[in-house]
Amino acid sequence: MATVKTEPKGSSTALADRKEKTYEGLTQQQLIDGYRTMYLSRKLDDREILLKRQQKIFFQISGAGHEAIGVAGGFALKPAYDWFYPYYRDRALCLTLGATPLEMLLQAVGAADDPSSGGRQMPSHWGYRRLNIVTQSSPTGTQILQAVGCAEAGLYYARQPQATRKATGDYRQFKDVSFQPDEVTYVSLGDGTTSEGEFWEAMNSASNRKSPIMFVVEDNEYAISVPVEVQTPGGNISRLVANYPNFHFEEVEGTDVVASYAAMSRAVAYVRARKGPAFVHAHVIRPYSHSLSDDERLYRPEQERQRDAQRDPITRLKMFLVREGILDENEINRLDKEIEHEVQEATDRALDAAPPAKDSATKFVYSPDLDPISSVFETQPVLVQAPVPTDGEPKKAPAAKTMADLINSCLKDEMRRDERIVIFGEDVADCSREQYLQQKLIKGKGGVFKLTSGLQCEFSSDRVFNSPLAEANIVGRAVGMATRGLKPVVEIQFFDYIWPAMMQLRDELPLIRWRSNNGFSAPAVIRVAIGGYLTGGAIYHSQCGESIFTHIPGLRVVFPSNALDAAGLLRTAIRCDDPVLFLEHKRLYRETFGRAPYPGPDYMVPFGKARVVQTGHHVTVITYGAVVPRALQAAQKLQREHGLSVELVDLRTLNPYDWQTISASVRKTNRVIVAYEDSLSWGYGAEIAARIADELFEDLDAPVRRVAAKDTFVGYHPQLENAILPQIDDLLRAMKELAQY
Ligand SMILES: Cc1ncc(C[n+]2csc(CCOP(=O)(O)OP(=O)(O)O)c2C)c(N)n1
Ligand SMILES: [Mg+2]
Repeated sequence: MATVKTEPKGSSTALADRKEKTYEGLTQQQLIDGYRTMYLSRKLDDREILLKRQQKIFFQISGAGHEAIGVAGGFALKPAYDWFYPYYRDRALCLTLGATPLEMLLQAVGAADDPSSGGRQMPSHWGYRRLNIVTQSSPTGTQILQAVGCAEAGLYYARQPQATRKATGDYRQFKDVSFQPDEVTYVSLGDGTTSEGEFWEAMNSASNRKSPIMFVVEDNEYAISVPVEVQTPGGNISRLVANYPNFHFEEVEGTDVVASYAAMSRAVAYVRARKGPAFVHAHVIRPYSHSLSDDERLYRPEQERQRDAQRDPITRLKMFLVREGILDENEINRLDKEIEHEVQEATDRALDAAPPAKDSATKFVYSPDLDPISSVFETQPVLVQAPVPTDGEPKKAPAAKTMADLINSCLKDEMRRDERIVIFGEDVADCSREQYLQQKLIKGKGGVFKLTSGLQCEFSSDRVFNSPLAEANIVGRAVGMATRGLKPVVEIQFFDYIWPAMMQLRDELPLIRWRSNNGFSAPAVIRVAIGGYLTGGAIYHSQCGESIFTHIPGLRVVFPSNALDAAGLLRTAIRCDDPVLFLEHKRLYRETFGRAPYPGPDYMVPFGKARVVQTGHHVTVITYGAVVPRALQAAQKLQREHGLSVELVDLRTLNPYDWQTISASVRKTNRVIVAYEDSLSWGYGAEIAARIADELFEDLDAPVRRVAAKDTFVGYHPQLENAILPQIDDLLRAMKELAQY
């Protein structure tokens, strides 16, 4: 908290009275400090606006009009103790919590030393690790579910404190965690943002799970040019959320620092006491238009703007201080001058700051500490042998397990090893109504494909539980938990329904580390059942689409084709320090192809290492997932019928992918097919084919060929499905043609 040199006014006995007098618990000194921060916040906005006009910074968005509720929040909460997911208008909150004017201006100029992002994010995208202010992004609303996850992580650590212990040999080595038994998570958003579905998904979970989180809606009645009544039926969000169970509600004039502090304090006390979440609806103003790119006079008449101006929080507090005899006009003027001087000094320093080096652009896309491609993640299977027979019977080989079996046992082994792992998703629990399990009335479900079967029974409902039917909820909460050092291994039931989580998957999960310049990270694992060849899977249970995700920097994408690889790669995914999208082909879950004995609790396969399924001379086929067994059958047929041999490469991981193995094979056979299950155009194989054409042109004796699905949808009738998805005959034909080209 910034301190003030100015003493409260007066020197008589009346002074003693006044000094003792508090305002909803705020002392006179706090009010002066609060005024100082509010004025500082406004002056920083003013300075940034000037700098933008001088083209010395590149963007500006202000916290003007939101200063009082921000300062009140800062007073009611504790930096580096509570957790904060603020939004861009929370400059005064961040200043109150301890961020400095220089730090803020370093972000405005985009300096290398900007502590929030190292020059990577726009101004007002707060993130201060030392204060527990978590990296913020630009999509409105993505912070809310993450904050719910953060609050849940705090509760989890309180119940399972052993999970905070440091461990070596995996991501935990680089992820210190801390928690406070009565910590509060703060999240704020604008009135317009309450229209986002993720807001409601967050409210649902916070309410249901009585999460220790405080929602603060800063209602300035506009979302850019759209007024609140267009966003919120009836125009008042408090009325809509009033029936949410377990919440404490406050609706307050957010331009009045004393009233705001009272509301915030009550809300914080409720959350700290672990009674449930709180919802503070603060009515504020937005005197500086939406941003410097907006002119609100285009859609707000002067009269309306004047009416707002009457409520300006700074004028309001200034008048209050004078009226209460806390400061007089001269003292306020002196204070203002001091602050203006401070802003000038910070500006001079920020303008001198060095920009980020050009060659730093790709730093921190992935963890700098733990590389999943490295040999750390390369171990051999340890086969558990049957006991040595005494009766002279031949020794039995360990039983071959399906991909589903080995994924399930990998999850179990890892959960035994690492208390930070939590598993949630739709239907993943054995049974949400635990008493049925306790009374042994039922067996339990454990996932629609039973991949998580038995996990809740072994590890408790604290670690394995059902989520609501809401995919953004699953991924958003996982991001928040992973930011706090937990390892969520969550499930998206069908790839076809991953899209509600797309904002979290494209703009959040893989960006947390890069956008915060390695200040934060969120190495969660998202398991997804994917793919077709199901006979009757039809359009909405057969989709692929992996290239949409391999196109995202920062996200590892894995797609195993057999049981052993699935076990080894899932373990690497869990132990590594990057976010991973783990794609599990439904058709392969229980296939006879690719079964393997249990490889032990430490079996790992590094990312970026393809497997040569079989060597050959005449043509290379590069593929992955369910096309691997199909290509193998085609290759065997080609050998049998035509004496031509295929070198079959199973990529196993799609980002990173094994260019070394690809290029070595193409150099050897000089002919290559890239085969994939997704529709042909703009599919994953297009990138591989392009790179081969680009870098291995001289080695090719034939054009690069792709075999993939038709550019349509997977139809329900088997005749349609077979015609659409690439089949053994399609692969065989392409292999033969290319080998004989
Ligand atoms: C998901 C998303 N959609 C659109 C935008 C563009 N945008 C930025 S701020 C904003 C309005 C936000 O209004 P509100 O939530 O009321 O906050 P305020 O700016 O009024 O404080 C919009 C539409 C965005 N950043 N993210
Ligand atoms: Mg608004």
